[in-house]
Amino acid sequence: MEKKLRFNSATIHGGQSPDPAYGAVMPPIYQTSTYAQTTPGGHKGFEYSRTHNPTRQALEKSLASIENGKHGLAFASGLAAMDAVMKLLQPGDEVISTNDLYGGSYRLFTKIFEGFGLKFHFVGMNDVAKVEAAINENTKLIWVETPTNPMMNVVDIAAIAAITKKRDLLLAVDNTFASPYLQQPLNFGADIVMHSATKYLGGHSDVVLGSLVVNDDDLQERLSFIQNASGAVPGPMDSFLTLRGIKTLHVRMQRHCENGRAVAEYLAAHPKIEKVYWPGFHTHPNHEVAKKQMNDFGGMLSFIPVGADHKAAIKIIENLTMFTLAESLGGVESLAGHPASMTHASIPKEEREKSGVVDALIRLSVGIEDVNDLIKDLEQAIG
Ligand code: P1T
Repeated sequence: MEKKLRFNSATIHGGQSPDPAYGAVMPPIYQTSTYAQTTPGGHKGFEYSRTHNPTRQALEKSLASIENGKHGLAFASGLAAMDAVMKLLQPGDEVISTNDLYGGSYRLFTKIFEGFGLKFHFVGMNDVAKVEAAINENTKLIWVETPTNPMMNVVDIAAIAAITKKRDLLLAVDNTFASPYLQQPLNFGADIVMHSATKYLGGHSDVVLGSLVVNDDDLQERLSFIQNASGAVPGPMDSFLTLRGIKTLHVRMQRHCENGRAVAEYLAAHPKIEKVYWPGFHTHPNHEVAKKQMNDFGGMLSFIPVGADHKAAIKIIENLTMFTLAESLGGVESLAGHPASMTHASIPKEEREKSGVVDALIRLSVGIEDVNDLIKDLEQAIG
């Protein structure tokens, strides 16, 4: 029944039913750590809020529905969700990851989990043969981010899934930049889809939260065990805010995509801009893959001024008024970022520049304001 909901209905109704206590249409914020028992073990399915909470459970059902999956799990942040996935592995296991990914993900892999005996290989995944070549007998997981942060490379999820299925490896996809409105990785054969729900799912820059969605019951059990045992769960208020955000995901995304396209085309035609990275361009190296697996091209893009001039880039960033200079993305308001010094500062310069994250790169999260105002802002900032 749930699986039959179309996406624009799943965002609102997926996994939801009126609250059993008073029929509240939105799940109440069950701000409680514990639940009364009539006799030891005599409870209504909830014992302690690290393990289960009704507001979080409503969110987890919604998350599963919008990703067309069976089980959703919510975490205190996107990185906490990734941390749980890595805890499925054992010392000696190896992971192949996209080489161009969120700096915090790179930091978690290299600065935390390498210390616990995991080995990471960072590979440009445009070429699927390179992924296959990096596999050895210790490989357990392939970690894909698509589109990548901040270079907007698009990885062919179905092609990677064909490899992981053949070799019995896990495939996890960070779907933060696309959101399930644009692509549902489980449909292409991924085993785990992860979100920084802080971004498009929450959508209003007012909550930090992460999620995982899976189909496999055994994987769900193992991840739920880690979720409870490690304890990086979101509180009921943050679960509520994320659930509320999801209800408008489809209408927000539609506008993000329209505005993203207009801003990308404006910048691409600007004589002072050298390069715009946005998967909707026919000239984008992965445009055909993007067309195949995404419903549209999203509201994220990056660009560099002519001559890859670092000073010119900083000037543009400082001149912007409607685009706020800030970390994060995916909210209703437009944000600008400087990956080299902000989101990707934890990646060594040499590594970062190999994937194109040069000092002159500016990243935009195009919001849902009037696009004419956004373009006017860019016009005055570029000068
Ligand atoms: O911030 P958190 O909710 O823990 O999510 C981490 C994360 C994971 N994956 C991707 C693709 C991300 O973009 C992020 C967070 N990114 C930013 C804060 C940013 O400005 O890019």
